[in-house]
Amino acid sequence: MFQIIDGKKIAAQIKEEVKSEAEHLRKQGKEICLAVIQVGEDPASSVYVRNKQKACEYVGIQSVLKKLPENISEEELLATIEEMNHDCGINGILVQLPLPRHIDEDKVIKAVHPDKDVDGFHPENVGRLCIGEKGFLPCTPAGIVKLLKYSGIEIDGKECVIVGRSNIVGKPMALLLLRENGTVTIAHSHTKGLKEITKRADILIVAMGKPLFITADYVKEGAAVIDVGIHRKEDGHLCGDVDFASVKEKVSYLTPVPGGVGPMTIAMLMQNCVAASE
Ligand code: BQF
Repeated sequence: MFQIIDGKKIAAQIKEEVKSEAEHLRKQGKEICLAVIQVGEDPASSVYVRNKQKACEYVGIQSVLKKLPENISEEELLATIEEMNHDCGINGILVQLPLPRHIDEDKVIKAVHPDKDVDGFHPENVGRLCIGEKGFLPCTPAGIVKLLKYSGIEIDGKECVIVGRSNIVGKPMALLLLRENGTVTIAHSHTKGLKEITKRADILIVAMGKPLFITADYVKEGAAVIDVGIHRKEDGHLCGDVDFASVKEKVSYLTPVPGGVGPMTIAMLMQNCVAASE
């Protein structure tokens, strides 16, 4: 028997906690404010930005959306961020990714002041995570650790395999699981014999960006499988990197798409916003 990890439910619990913390801070006269910068009108990005605004509204965090045209110059975007860095009324700054190709994402990430970097992407926060210092944690990996803990899945001493090595998910995920005393392997597009590696995993985190790639023959019996992928199918429905129907018979825990990792990403962003105000 497998158990669905209900990310939506766990995220709702975390948002309740954040809501009361935000309320508490407001009584002390501290308003929390998140600034979201969206460049262009990518429909998926617009959905994500709306999810973030709705969550802010729910937990009692102010949000300001700065929409910039697709063709804005890198200098203008950097100037906007710099202005927000100095604005005492803004606690957190988030630049919605991906950015148009003419803008250097690394430069933009570095422009956000580390103390307002609620996405946890600035090299200072990445470095802090790497050496175990306190700092902003990237929302998706932090949300995944919460999912595992809430579900009673122990990480200590477990074989953890991550498929994908992005700066946003794979790499920080590895650092976080390591911090939880997991034994961590990162597999990626150049990995040989992927199946043999993923089949060793007690905890398998899939962030490869290939719809329905992971089938039952990639997983060990009784494993916990976390699906970070999000794809829109032709019929408009969402699916992940994991073939849910194929894998579910074999594993003990599995996250759905939608309603698994995604809502946790948003909930952790709310937590980071509260932390940013402290
Ligand atoms: C759900 C994201 C890829 C690239 C850039 C809830 C979200 C998604 C799904 C969401 C994501 C993915 C976000 C669900 C934010 C997660 O119910 O399953 C929420 O809004 N996300 C993002 O900001 O940028 C991305 C994925």
